[in-house]
Amino acid sequence: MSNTIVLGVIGSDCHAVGNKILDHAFSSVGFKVINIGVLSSQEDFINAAVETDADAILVSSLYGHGEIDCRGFREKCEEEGLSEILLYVGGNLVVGKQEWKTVENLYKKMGFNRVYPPGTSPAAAITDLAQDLKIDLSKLGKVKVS
Ligand code: B12
Repeated sequence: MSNTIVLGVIGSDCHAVGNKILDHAFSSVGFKVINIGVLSSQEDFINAAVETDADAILVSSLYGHGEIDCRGFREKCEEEGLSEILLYVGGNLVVGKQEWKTVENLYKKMGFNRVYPPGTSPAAAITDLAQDLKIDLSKLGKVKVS
């Protein structure tokens, strides 16, 4: 376990603010964050995860094209030997408003372990990641998740 996560915004998406907030939040509790930033391809995420032996990849998509950009991501991870890696995705994952359960199921079917709606607090994902990785945040960490 490296306590390392790869974070970025997928596709041609340039929404940068949430990415910075997530970086700050995960870093401040003690995760090592490899932030590949906006305009990142699936290959960028996967190469960063292989190089850093990451435990999880956190994908953001805000501009509505996430479904196309994320298709085949899990399969590509497996091809590169990342069969155990956790995949989380969040943001505005579809165009316009659709029922959340439908959106969540769509991404779960693509192989994402957890799917987050717009406006999710970083603390919720930090708690989930600690649980999925069986990490005690107080041992890892610096500041408390509130
Ligand atoms: C600012 C903004 C822009 C700026 C971006 C500047 C920049 N470089 O960041 C500009 C003007 C460039 C822009 C452009 C566009 N935008 Co814009 N933009 C916004 C706006 C107003 C705010 C985004 C923002 O910064 N939010 C604040 C941050 C803190 O919140 P966040 O990004 O949602 O992230 C948080 C959570 O969602 C969550 N989260 C995000 N990702 C993940 C991932 C994981 C794993 C987890 C756990 C959590 C998580 O945690 C983050 C931190 O709390 C939103 C509307 C809105 N109110 O959200 C539209 C919005 C995202 N934009 C939209 C659109 C359509 C576009 C354009 C396509 C418009 C166009 N036709 O040109 C372009 C796309 C350009 C591109 N290639 O990406 C739509 C998307 C609609 C959709 N998905 O159906 C929105 C929702 C506006 C709307 N209501 O229509 N945009």
